Amino acid sequence: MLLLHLTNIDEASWAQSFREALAPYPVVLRGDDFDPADIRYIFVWKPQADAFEGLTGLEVILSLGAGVDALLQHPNLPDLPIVRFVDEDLSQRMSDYVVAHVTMHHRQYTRFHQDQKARRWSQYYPPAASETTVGIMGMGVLGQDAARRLKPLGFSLRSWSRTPKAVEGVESFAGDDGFEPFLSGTDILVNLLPLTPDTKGILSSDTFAKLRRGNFEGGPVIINAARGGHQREADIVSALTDGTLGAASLDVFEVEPLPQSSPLWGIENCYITPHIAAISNEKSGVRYFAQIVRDHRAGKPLINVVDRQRGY
Ligand code: NDP
Ligand code: OXD
Repeated sequence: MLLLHLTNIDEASWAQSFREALAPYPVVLRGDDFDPADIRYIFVWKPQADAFEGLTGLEVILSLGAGVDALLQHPNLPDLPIVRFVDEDLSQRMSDYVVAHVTMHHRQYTRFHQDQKARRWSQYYPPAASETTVGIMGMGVLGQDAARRLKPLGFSLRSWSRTPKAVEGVESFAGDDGFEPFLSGTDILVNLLPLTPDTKGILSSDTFAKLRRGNFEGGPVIINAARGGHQREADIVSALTDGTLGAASLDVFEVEPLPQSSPLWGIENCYITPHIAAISNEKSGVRYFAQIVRDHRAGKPLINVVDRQRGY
């Protein structure tokens, strides 16, 4: 039996789609009449503290989120495999966000928008894409998809990950030793890392100061579409105001929703979206997780299982 436990999401609609995809396999919601011991799979998003209570026959946890940082902090998380969401549609949506913001900053949107507001005709020619280096932190499923879609636009690309990557047309940097060399040639920094104890607060004054300066009019830019815990917002406020950064695109925040009192709202070269860079789509989500359940019932190995030791 599959149990859905989704917070702030249309659970009933997902349950109906799962029922259609998995029939005759039973699918239940929290309020339904069922024996918790019969649950083999639980599909979760922001599960409450008692989410796993009584699920003595549980075999697999299915995470609607691609990022599992919050789930791994759950106080009563059973020691069972966690399958996270990995999906072409999700990758495409994330890359749409990344490409939109990279190209916007590359074409100096902030500067020209300021000129327009001031009714100022001031010609300036942005550098060619090939003269602009986009550095992607996190070269996993989403980072590699973003690189693949940025490449035909002509940007110089580099990546930073835990282990080195061989991706054609992308210069690879890895580990602590590779971090500074990676930053020192980066004009637009894109964060697609998972949030772990090692990556917490990585978007800090220290990091911003190491980005390449002088190549990109207005200063280097950051784009964070991963997790709010990666960024030190006080450092971003300072860097955007004192010119260390030319601009920032932020989809995620230390506290979500971003409080009304945050100074980030009022900073002109800060581009805020409310954690919508890549929303998990019901149709492709149900297709993916229904296949996981079917394969597991048939004795096939699970895919995209979270490594709890690494934290992603
Ligand atoms: P993956 O697990 O596929 O990739 C993670 C990448 O980060 C890997 O390349 C990994 O290196 C690298 N990495 C991890 N730890 C370190 C470290 N300490 N130092 C350097 N590199 C490191 O994740 P996804 O690409 O699927 O997703 C990334 C994140 O995007 C998610 O965790 C989630 O937080 C966020 N996300 C945000 C969404 C939004 O709407 N804003 C939507 C979906 C996801 P290696 O390859 O060597 O292991
Ligand atoms: C995710 C997210 O991790 O939506 O999937 O942030």
